[in-house]
Amino acid sequence: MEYPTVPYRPRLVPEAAQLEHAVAVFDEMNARRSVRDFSDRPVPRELVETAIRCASTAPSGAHMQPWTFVLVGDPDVKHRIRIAAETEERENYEGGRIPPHWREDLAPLGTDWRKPFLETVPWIVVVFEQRYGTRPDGTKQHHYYVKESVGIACGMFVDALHRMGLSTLTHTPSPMAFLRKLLDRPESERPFILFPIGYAADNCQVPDLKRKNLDEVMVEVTASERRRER
Ligand code: IYR
Repeated sequence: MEYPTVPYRPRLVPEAAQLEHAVAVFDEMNARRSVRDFSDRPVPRELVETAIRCASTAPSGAHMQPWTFVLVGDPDVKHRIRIAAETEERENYEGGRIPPHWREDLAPLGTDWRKPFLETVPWIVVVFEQRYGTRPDGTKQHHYYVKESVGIACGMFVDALHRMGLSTLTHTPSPMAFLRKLLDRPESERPFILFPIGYAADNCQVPDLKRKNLDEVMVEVTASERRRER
């Protein structure tokens, strides 16, 4: 059965203002930073729910929307997540579970196994990928391009939070399998990324890192250049 169609009305930006508008979009996105130092100031639940609605507008393989956003505000559950995440991360950082090159690459960021922010933040959202779905009649529904779909939804979530004045961190306490049991999710779901969410602390400092320039992340391929190389 095909979806009926409806007219699509894309946002109209006057041509004369297009570039200025585009740069304003860039400036806003470029101001986002991953934060590890959060305020305990409460965040209205509706804000996080709205950000989840934003994320859930993401495109997905065959429109299966293969994601579950698990919202945690309960201090007790946050505590349990912190203890379990720190246990895993301690093994990574101090038990030698991550290879030397990884430790060296993390050193400039100053991260370690301690994750106090998991209890400071008013909310944690753990995004789960649904490896497959279940139809109303109980049969299995295939999901497609799950990692791509959930990855895009997470990116949109990060941007939505940022635009709302909130901060987050794409945290992947590794291995994350403990989250499925702890958060009571079915066997069909796998934890993907954990997002602590809150306001950045008043005195929040972030590493003064630089982003790659356009010419470092973009290449243009033209037919004439391909010919030249042959
Ligand atoms: N998951 C660990 C280690 C870590 C990995 C990367 I890649 C980072 O950018 C930062 C940390 C942790 O959360 O500490």
